[in-house]
Amino acid sequence: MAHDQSGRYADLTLKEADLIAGGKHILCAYRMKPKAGVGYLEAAAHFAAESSTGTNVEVCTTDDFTKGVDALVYHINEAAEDMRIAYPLELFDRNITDGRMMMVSFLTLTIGNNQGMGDIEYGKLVDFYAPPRAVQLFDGPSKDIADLWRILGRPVTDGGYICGTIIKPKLGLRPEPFAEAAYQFWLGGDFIKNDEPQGNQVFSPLRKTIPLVADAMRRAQDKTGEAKLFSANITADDHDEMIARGEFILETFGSDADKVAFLVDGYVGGPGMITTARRYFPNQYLHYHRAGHGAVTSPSAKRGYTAFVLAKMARLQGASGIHVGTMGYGKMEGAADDRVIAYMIERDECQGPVYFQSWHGMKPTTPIISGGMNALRLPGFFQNLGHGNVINTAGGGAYGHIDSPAAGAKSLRQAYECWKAKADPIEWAMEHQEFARAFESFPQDADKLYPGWREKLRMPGKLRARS
Ligand code: RUB
Repeated sequence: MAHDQSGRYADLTLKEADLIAGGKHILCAYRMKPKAGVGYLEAAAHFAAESSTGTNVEVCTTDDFTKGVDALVYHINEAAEDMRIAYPLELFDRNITDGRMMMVSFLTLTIGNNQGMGDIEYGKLVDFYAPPRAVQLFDGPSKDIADLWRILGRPVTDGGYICGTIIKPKLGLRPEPFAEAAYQFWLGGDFIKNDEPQGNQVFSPLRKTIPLVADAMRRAQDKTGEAKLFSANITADDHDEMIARGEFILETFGSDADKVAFLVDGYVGGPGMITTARRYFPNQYLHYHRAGHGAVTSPSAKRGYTAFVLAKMARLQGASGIHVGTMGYGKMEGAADDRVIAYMIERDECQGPVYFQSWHGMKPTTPIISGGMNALRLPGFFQNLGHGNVINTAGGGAYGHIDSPAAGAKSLRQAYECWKAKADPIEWAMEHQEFARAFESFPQDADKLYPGWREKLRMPGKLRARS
């Protein structure tokens, strides 16, 4: 066990408000519990030491300068498992090329070795505060939802709901059926994303699939007279491979390349992949998919960081949009109050679970709503969130609609319009065919959310003839 370092790595006289006003620290709040028998402050100080200038013992190479950049525990509340640490900005690694900060260094310090220490039961990062200087030193998004609204011909503020899907099945479609699935959805919807594992599988080579998707986009645009959007997965281990994919895709879409977003599996791939996409393709909307994040963000995971922290980091790094879950309305874990995740990334200032954050004009990151959503679940979702300025990708909700993917897309948009009109969903269904057919497509949801729908929707003369 480490010797007690609280004399050096803790200063409980420091005031959070002063640290924020000083602007020289990144503040981190953890839910931390020491191993049995270890004192709280002692454990916290060892945690701060290991996360900054120290180790488990004093080393003879430490000098006075070193001590000036120690991370300091400035607040503890053992009963609430609340531990807060101030990290001097000087601790964080800076690029030799342009002096900017890097997310990988933030993670290595604040959520690095401290995740496996012998005297810590667990420590989970639940919030962090980035001072103005740190906000200046991260890239932030280059494109945002306003750019997509502009392409779609909508107002660039409050442009509303972007109706999207994920090509399903997740894997196993060859190039032609893949492109056909895209075409069929675009006849009704705006936005399609690759599902997170779709790339260059041997049964659907990227060089064959992408030209067909670009052609499907052109045909859908011709047919509907509307612009369409495609989020193409360029995730790869190798920086050059990501660039090769991105360049091929842009070249192939040609005059429609502005309608291409790049999807990156940013949790499994890590910050380097996000920055590759952000910096190499600054003219494309950067779509951060977070598959795998539940391993550390789940409320059942005591270590790691929360989905809120992940989203906040994504905005700093430059994600144009990131998945924020479905706040308890879809298939993935989440709760109604997860809406703060969306508010933190889309507003210019916001109160988080612990810290109030100002973004100083950094572009917003769009909340992307995905995972088990369909038209029936959307009205409640919007009610909880309070607005509809999101991208929603509904895979099952589109391709599971009993009429067609285009009807699935229309049902989703009608659900948004229902919420906007503050209408009763069953009444709305009587006037909106695709939305009504969503009740029949997802009867379990319908029974749960709208008891009595069967009787009401079958009232003769109310529902227009089915297609
Ligand atoms: C959605 C899907 C997405 C998840 C990821 O499919 O597979 O990858 O939304 O989750 P479907 P999250 O719409 O058929 O459920 O968005 O929470 O990160």
